Amino acid sequence: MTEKTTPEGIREKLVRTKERWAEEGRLLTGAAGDPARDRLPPGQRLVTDWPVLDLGIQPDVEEEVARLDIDGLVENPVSLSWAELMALPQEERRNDIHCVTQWSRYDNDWRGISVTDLLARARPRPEGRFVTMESHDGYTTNLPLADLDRPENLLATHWSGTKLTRQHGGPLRLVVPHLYFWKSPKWIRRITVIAEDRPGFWEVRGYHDRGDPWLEERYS
Ligand SMILES: Nc1nc2c(c(=O)[nH]1)N[C@H]1C(S)=C(S)[C@@H](COP(=O)(O)O)O[C@H]1N2
Ligand SMILES: [Mo]
Repeated sequence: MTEKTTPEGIREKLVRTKERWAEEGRLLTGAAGDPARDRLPPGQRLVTDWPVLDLGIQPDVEEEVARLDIDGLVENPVSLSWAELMALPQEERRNDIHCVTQWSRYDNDWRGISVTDLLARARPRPEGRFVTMESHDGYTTNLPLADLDRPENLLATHWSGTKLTRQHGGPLRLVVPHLYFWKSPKWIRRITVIAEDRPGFWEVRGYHDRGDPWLEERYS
């Protein structure tokens, strides 16, 4: 098989294409958006289906082995099994999602666990100002702690009333709706609170460090 037809070859090619877009500043409109006035951020178009985007590996994470750890610079490290996660209050959120590849999808209904509640339980230390997050497919992404610790964020287990499918990150994915969707890790495994920012998979490949869709923070 040639480089282009093996799964690794296809994945490498996709990653390189997106790196090149980042270098060239592709997809930038240069217009600022105003969330008070508009619903669709600049340069986005509305879709009604739900595209699947990942690195081509969709790990099969059984609920029996799923866990979530919150560790690093916290007073009280948290390590919860699936059963322990399910015993926590289940909350609902509705929000719009915006992908850096220009699609947006309105009114996504999620159910899951409040991120602010879990962070309150872990109690980050004052020097912990960022997080790095790890997923079962090896994906990583980073956030300022303040962007993670927001009431609209959710560790989602359900979408539109049914269990989140494996292709969309089930059994557990983070949803951070105020930033581009690459900041919402699927198949999340660990959240580590750190003192210095640590860029993740796409951030080291030219994507913006924060990713605010209203400011079109697509690339660094
Ligand atoms: N674990 C993991 N999470 C991930 C990704 C990934 O490759 N692996 N891709 C990100 C990107 S770039 C996007 S746009 C969204 C896509 O989520 P979806 O497939 O549910 O639409 O997941 C994000 N979270
Ligand atoms: Mo993306």
